[in-house]
Amino acid sequence: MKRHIIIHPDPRLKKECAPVTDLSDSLRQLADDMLETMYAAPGIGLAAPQVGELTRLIVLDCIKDKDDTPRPLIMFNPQVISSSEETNVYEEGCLSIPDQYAEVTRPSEVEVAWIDREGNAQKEAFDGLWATCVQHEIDHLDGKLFIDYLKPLKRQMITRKKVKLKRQRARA
Ligand code: K1U
Ligand code: ZN
Repeated sequence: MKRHIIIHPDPRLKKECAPVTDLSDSLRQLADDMLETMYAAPGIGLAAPQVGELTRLIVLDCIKDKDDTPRPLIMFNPQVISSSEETNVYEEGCLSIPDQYAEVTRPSEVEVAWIDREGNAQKEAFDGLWATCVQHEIDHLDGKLFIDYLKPLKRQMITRKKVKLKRQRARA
């Protein structure tokens, strides 16, 4: 089932999410719903708070080319365990902040540990877009948005635009 994506500003996008302690069928269903929602958007990642669930769960698939095999990843309790000194700048977007893009600097490589859909511990090193995306999604679990890396004035401009958008959508 496709879920509704929450638009910034919303207090649920600013909260720290709770770790998963018991991997239940309802959490597996939430992960599957999030993948469906992400592909439909379309997007390359999605975090549980973006669909209103304050739990440490992200999904991602950074394979953009339709001719390549998809690689959907479901990560419960994802954690960056090491980061490169080297950084990378990428023009990021966010499904919770539609039509707004800005350059963000992050470590270019990260090693991430997580629990997969079957409850197994996983660990993998990511680079390129995968590294950018997994860090963006883990930030969501700590109530942090990509606009929080921007100068206050630029952040305020984007937030004002999204307040207007939400008012328009509420009236429609
Ligand atoms: O977290 C999110 O809101 C998803 C976001 C992930 C992300 C994008 C760019 C850099 C870092 C993290 C998105 O998926 S925005 C949409 C997007 O980037 C995209 C959409 C269609 C095709 C390719 C990319
Ligand atoms: Zn986002």
